[in-house]
Amino acid sequence: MQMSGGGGPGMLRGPGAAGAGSRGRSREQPGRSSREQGAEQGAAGAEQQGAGAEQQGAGRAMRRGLRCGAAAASASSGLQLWLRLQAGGAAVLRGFVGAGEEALLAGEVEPQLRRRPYQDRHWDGAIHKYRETEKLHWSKESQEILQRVRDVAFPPQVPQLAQVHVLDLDKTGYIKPHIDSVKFCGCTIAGLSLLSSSVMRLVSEQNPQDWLDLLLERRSLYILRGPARYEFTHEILKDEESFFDGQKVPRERRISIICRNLPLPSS
Ligand SMILES: O=C(O)CCC(=O)C(=O)O
Repeated sequence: MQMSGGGGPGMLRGPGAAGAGSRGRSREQPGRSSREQGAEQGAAGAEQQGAGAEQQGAGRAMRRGLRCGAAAASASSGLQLWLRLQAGGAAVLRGFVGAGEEALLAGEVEPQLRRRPYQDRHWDGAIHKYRETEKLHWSKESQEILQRVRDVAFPPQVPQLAQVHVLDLDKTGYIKPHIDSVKFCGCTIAGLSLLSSSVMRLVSEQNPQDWLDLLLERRSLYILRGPARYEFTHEILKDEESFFDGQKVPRERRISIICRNLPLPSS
């Protein structure tokens, strides 16, 4: 089953291969993470208002774009899955930044990125052909954009990581399935996609037959919270596999700007 459109496009095509390696700062093996994350999930589930406002519109738009594919169990099960993830706080907000804002953010991180060569493979094996940095200081204009991200994505009063993660994937780069480590990241991951659209696949750790593809359009914001944060691995598909709704989604160089909150004390 395939769904697309509006603020929360998604597509269910069948299980992806889980099993990314753990990354010291923010990743751990799917399978080790869910149980120890229970305490945080309750808090995450209760805090939905940022993404919640988008959910009705997103649901409507997705129903409009519903299509069935060969691997899908049924149209309603895929929609149900996405609605469940949305109810937990997951969202994709199209056009969150404008073209000028995209150029501003990309231009601001470029000098820091340019100093580093693309790495073939992260030591944990999760990311291929990438370079990354953590950025603390931003121009006033960029800070305003990032504040919009924080306002919409994070529950109020939740301490956020001051450093923003900037990840630059080469055209040939991709990210394997993983769940961000609860040791380094709290209940919410919010990422802006710049320069290229891509497909993010979410796969349930418990039931790998439950999986969903999200079209991350260039300039969109995605929010992973609740079950999407803790119970599903996420990955960014490589160019050869980058299809959505039967259409090729060409993967160009992609910069993601990712805000996270601090791990909750219970984790
Ligand atoms: O590039 C993205 O949007 C995803 C990044 C990611 O999965 C991570 O850093 O854990």
